[in-house]
Amino acid sequence: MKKRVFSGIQPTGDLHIGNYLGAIQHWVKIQHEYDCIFCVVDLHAITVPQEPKALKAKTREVAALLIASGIDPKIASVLVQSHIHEHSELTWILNCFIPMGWMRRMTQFKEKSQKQKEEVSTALFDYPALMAADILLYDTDEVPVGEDQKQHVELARDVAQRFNSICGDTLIVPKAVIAEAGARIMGLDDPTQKMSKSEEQPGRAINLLDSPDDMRNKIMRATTDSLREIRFDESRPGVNNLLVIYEQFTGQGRKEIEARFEGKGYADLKRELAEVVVEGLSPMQARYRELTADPSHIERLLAEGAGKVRPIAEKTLALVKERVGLG
Ligand code: ATP
Ligand code: LTN
Repeated sequence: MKKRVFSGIQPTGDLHIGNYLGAIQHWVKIQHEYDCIFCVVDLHAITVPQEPKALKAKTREVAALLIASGIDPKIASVLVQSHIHEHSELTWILNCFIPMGWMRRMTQFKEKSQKQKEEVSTALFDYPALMAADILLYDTDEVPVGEDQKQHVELARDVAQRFNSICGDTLIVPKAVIAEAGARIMGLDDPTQKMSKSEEQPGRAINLLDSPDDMRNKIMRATTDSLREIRFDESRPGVNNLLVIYEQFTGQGRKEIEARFEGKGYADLKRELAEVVVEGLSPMQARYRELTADPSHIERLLAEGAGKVRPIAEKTLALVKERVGLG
């Protein structure tokens, strides 16, 4: 029996090379080894206001980008969260097993809610409970995520353990798996901030659907420092970030990369990096165009994805309801 892996991605903003290197590429690699479920989490997206038409389109775009990046829907399951109503239902039940104190400790909510003050939705506070439901619904063993999501996966673990201790063994206790290199790609304009799709700073992120010229322009304008030497050094976040991106796209070793740029300037590094990124993403972009030429194609793939996993979700929810005494 293969171990089960579940991960999710929000259909908000444009997917960028941080998502690609930190998450998607890793998912592509593990799909043969694990029983993988990749979910476009539209219910998470509506924890902040969304324009309905745009959300629907983004959900399809993100799913198509996952598949274009190499996730094979015949091997892994790719689905839309709201297509399986059990996610919402399990969230409610889990809410009843999560002490407020656990939720209050979630750092992402603290950061995100500071921007919105009193306008912030109750659902944004409850975001980790929905995420726990996503994970626990499918008997997940491992959850590959970026560093920023580790705390949420820990919460899912805690909830599973608490539920099991109160109601009897029911839920599989999952664990977070953080990819090592490339786990955190930083913004090009500001390498002290992570590359993020909800920050609308032009020049921050290289989006997966950017034109080659846009990619080149953003890289050429990336913030560096006033030193000269080109080497991996976390105390110099700008250059370090460019080198990490180079490393991730080429698969070359750090020594080899440093030797390659010895005696060269930042402009050389940026020019070469731009070509590496443009070429690295071009096959994916071509597959994306093919895949989305007929919109019914992706619709069909998503219906199949949901169809494959629905029996697992139904079974878990039925057992949970039974254990709690519902129905
Ligand atoms: P937002 O900024 O809107 O929260 P995001 O760009 O962080 O969005 P998510 O949907 O939260 O993207 O994350 C999808 C996946 O991509 C997660 O596994 C996340 O950890 C990873 N990821 C996001 N940003 C980066 C980054 N800068 N570097 C590496 N991985 C990232
Ligand atoms: N919160 C995650 C997305 C996400 C997720 C999940 C990841 C929602 N549900 C379940 C792993 C498992 C994020 O913003 N990256």
